[in-house]
Amino acid sequence: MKLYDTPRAANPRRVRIFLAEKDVVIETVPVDIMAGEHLQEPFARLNPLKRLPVLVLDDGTVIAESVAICRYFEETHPDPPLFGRDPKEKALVEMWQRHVEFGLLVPAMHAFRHIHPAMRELEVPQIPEWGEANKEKILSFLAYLDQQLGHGDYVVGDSYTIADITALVGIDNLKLAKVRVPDELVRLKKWYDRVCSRPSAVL
Ligand SMILES: N[C@@H](CCC(=O)N[C@@H](CS)C(=O)NCC(=O)O)C(=O)O
Repeated sequence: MKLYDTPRAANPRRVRIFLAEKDVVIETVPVDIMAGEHLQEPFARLNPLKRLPVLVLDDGTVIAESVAICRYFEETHPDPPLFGRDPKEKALVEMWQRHVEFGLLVPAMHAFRHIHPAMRELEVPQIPEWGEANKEKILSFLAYLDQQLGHGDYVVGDSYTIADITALVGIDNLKLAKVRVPDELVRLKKWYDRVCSRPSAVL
């Protein structure tokens, strides 16, 4: 089994954190996206969408979506559970993971990719107005997430889950998009310190 990985990019980082939380170590193959390695053979044949991360199983199966990769490891290494522990919690984790993906991570990636000069060659066409438009959406979602964190230490109650991983990676991506978490979002800031204190956060 091999994980095609790249440093600094948001989605591969989600998988690295997830695997660290599960204490799973697997072989990784580094791919340099800034050098365009993912746009060429052999990687482009592996994933015609030309995106990372990609997990290739020993039987040759290709899993090219970060949450799908995490789900695979949730099934093969159930402890600790990171997708919820019972039917209700599993549904809430799924809900919040999607909320955070659509409300924070994806808009943060759009803001960065459509504004930052370093992304000019990878994001074609680069539309700075679209990048800027995402900033307002992000700020209103952060206020909603701050409210949710009034219910427990983590995004869903008192257990760390994949929803926290997606939120952590989304917040860290805001630095690249030059969006600051407003000081009044105190619960969000405390949660951020809490998740950053986990060893997996440095990955
Ligand atoms: N939905 C996919 C998105 C994957 C994705 O967008 N990966 C980015 C890195 S965060 C990538 O490979 N970008 C290459 C490019 O922009 O050309 C997932 O969650 O795995």
